[in-house]
Amino acid sequence: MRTIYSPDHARHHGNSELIDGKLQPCFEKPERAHLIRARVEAVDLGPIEPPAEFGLGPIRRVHRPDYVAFLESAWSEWTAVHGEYDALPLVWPTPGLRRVLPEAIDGRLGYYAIDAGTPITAGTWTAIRASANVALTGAAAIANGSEQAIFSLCRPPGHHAGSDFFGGYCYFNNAAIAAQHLRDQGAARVAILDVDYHHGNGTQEIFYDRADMLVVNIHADPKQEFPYFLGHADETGAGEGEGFNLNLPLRWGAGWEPWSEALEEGCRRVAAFAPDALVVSLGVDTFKQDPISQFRLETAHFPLIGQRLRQLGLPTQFVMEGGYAVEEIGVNAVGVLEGFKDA
Ligand code: SP5
Ligand code: ZN
Repeated sequence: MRTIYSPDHARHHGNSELIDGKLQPCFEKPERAHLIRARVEAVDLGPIEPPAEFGLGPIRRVHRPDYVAFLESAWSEWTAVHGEYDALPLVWPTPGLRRVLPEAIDGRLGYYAIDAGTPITAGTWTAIRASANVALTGAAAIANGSEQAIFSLCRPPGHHAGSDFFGGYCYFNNAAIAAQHLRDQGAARVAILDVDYHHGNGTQEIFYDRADMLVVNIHADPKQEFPYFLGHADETGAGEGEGFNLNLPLRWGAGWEPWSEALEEGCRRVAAFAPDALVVSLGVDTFKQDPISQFRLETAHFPLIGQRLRQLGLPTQFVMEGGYAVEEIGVNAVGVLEGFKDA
């Protein structure tokens, strides 16, 4: 299986995120992608190749132009006022306030952000462009039939980012950009299966009213876990998209038994949809030792995920999302791919 990777991800290295009431070192750090890449090499998964440049066109198929422009200029606007320290928001247009776009960068950050855990830094724009190109290069290879399966080693991750918002360490929604590109290159229907520990609220928002994109999420119950305000089981799609969103929330402490039952249900739904391609939002923060998560999957379980996905028999693009137990992230993420490849 080919891996698409860009070293430009390392240009994004935030100092701190607001978590547990404190500004703490970012969990989402360059080392994550370095370890996954090293594991791809160690097990000889296949060649590692750089992305092509796709420009902003395919990104704007998923994200609003004003949001893309905001991300491009946010760092220079921020440093002009505050100097060279990470940009983070501190106030949001919550109920009782008006959603009118401010001029001040601090206001604009709150307008477009969902949390204070997702810093914008000097290299963020370069890194998120590269991450989207990694996703698009993978999608293009699936679309033209040159690969049946491919690994887009995206960093930063994407699934919490929506049409005009960032958060949860995500800026551009790489999986959504890839899925839309597959559609634009001729796929009639695309399924997205999100196995990250957290609900992919951005992906759900982007495709919620569409019948050509099935979105399935297996994740920690938002009553207990980030992002808290989306991901409930009764969110099934809207308008034409009614019936094309499936949320399978699980309680804290879930291990392989309930998780694999949810995977089975998700896979059955994907098969019934009969898509032309599958995009897997691959988070491995379901691991029992993940430092910010509360599921209990073990290293031996990750290849079983790949095996089950292989049974779907679909052209499949894996897009890297979360996973923070840095020691094991490479083994677990590549374990899914090996399970898929060897099945
Ligand atoms: C892509 C991805 O996996 N994003 C995850 C974003 C999580 N943001 C912070 C969640 C905070 C939950 N509380 C953690 C408690 C650890 N002591
Ligand atoms: Zn996650």
